[in-house]
Amino acid sequence: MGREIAPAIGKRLRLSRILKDEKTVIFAFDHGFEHWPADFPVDRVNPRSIVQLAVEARFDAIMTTKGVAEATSDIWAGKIPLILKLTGKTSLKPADMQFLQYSIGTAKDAIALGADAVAGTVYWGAPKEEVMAENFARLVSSCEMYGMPIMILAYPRGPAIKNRQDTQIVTYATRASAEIGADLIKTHYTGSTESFKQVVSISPVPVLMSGGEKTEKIIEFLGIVKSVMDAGAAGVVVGRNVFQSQNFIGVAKAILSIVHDNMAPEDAVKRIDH
Ligand code: FBP
Repeated sequence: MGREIAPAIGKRLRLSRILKDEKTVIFAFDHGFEHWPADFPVDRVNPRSIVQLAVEARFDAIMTTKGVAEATSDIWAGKIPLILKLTGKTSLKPADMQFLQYSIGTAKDAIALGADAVAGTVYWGAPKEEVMAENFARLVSSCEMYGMPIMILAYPRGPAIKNRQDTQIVTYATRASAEIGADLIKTHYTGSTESFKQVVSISPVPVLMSGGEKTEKIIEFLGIVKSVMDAGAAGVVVGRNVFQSQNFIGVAKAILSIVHDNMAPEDAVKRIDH
């Protein structure tokens, strides 16, 4: 047997903590930066309350920013893998400058924090696509040295993108994400199991569905989760559909049951007290 080099071992080990049965439900919690604190229910504005719930719900990992990870390490460390988000933008920027994410950290920050992966966004199709893609490619190179997995938030976005959920466009963004060197790809649902199968099929690495805005009824979102799993996705990354719900833990458990136990949405919804 040939010798496997250290970064390959480190990356495999870290990925296995996030995808224990090759599937994963990651809690997205970077909204305080990307949107604004008003995304959070009034009793959950302090990040500690939400991180506490994410740990109790037994998510497979939490994706958040450096400041939140530092302020809550006593809650998550040793209990839930951390994915450090290394790019961002605030919604305060002018509307015509919203299509650009910049660097807010490095792979070294992730190592210092004991993270199991990093994440960065590329708005494929945006006027400044190359700025985000170059930054992401640099992150890929440094992550490769350190054995650190990297997840991409592959979001088609910009004046040229008329429909962010168009199957052809999401498929292209997913393929470009795989080709630039992402280990995990988080992207938009394309509206049906059949169309998402196309997205998944062109990627050599696991594809995860990005949650999106809270649906009116939770059964609607659970149906989407089942649909992407039936299409061959490796899981979902979800924020608002969980933390804006009155029953945070119940909704999280319902999603986890669909992803890991292939539960039907109609049964999973029974795990939630209304
Ligand atoms: P949600 O499940 O709440 O959609 O979270 C996923 C996410 O990508 C977050 O990581 C990020 O803060 C937000 O959505 C981006 O939202 P927007 O589409 O408004 O830029």
